[in-house]
Amino acid sequence: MSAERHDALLRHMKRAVRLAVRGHGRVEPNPMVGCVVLDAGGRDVGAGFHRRLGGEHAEVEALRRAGAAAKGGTLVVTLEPCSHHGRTPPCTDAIRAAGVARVFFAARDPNPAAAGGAEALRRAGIEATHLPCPLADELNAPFLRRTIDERPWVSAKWAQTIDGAIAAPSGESRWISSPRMRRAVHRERGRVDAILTGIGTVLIDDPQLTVRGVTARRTPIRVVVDPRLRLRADTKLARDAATGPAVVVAVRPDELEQRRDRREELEALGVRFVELPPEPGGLSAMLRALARDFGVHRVLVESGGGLLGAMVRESLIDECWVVLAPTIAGSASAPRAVRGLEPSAPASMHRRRLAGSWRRGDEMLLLYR
Ligand code: AOF
Ligand code: ZN
Repeated sequence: MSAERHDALLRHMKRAVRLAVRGHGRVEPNPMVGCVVLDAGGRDVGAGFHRRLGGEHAEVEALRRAGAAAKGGTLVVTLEPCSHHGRTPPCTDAIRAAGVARVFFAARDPNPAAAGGAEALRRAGIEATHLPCPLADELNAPFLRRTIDERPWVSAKWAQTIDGAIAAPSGESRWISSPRMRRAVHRERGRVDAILTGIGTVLIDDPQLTVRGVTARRTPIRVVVDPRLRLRADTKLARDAATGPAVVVAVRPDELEQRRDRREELEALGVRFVELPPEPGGLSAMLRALARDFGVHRVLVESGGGLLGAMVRESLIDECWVVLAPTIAGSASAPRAVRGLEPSAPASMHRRRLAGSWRRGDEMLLLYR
């Protein structure tokens, strides 16, 4: 393939990725998928994306828009077209019926039920080519995590000053970031399946962990990591466990056994439990249990540094959304976002990759993966 053609295809692929992102929060646990159809002359004649779980796949929407112009043309899609009868018929059939000549896809489908689309297309005489695209890899990472590793994709978020403080030395953290930035980040709450925090934060802040002030695409459950079952019945979370989104408490199995009274008191309020086996591996097992038993595929961690440190140590934080506020705290006793790692030298610090950055006035929103 000529470099020129390759660049043109990548441009269409990036557009397909940008379209796919629009499904975030509505399509999960299915993948976000975007698609662009070109006619035989290489002109863009239709685009589409997966809009909601159970709805048309991206390819089908794009082909419907392209109509007869798809004949002899090219289909560019972020994920290998499916070959299975799932909630909808196979996309490979729709592609063949439309008379498409060639297909470029950015990632192989990791879902065994749907995979094999590329081979099915080739058997039907359609050229099917893998077109690697880093932006599509970013898009697909959460889907690969839940499909291959069978655990949720985990995002952490916090706001910090230029010099790395997430609160004043007193612990007062309201507010490091501006209302506008808080709203932007808050929107992410309405796109995940669970908000996760630690018992320390619950006992100090008494948070509700609900989505407020922004339109929510889904309603996350509330998960508290509470190894020794210290959650009290008079917290806001426990009090509205029966009426609000589910409250799930992750507790060590032995403590769950020993603290029967407290457990029954909380259970009567509607609180549910998930096992948190001892470290190492306990948090990872808890995440897999949340996926399996509570349909949690995406988690937002809003906790203190202790829990975040433990999760970083266990390689369970897939991405960090960091707001950088234009202030300087200037105190060694001001809390930090992550604690307990104690590296001996910069070389042994956990390293991340900058996957996105947005400026809003004097503030920055940084996405590290
Ligand atoms: C989607 N949207 O645009 C594409 C998907 O059984 P279904 O119909 O829900 O299909 C889900 C599988 O289809 C999904 O896991 C993925 O492997 C494949 N492709 N899925 O939801 C799309 N193209
Ligand atoms: Zn499909």
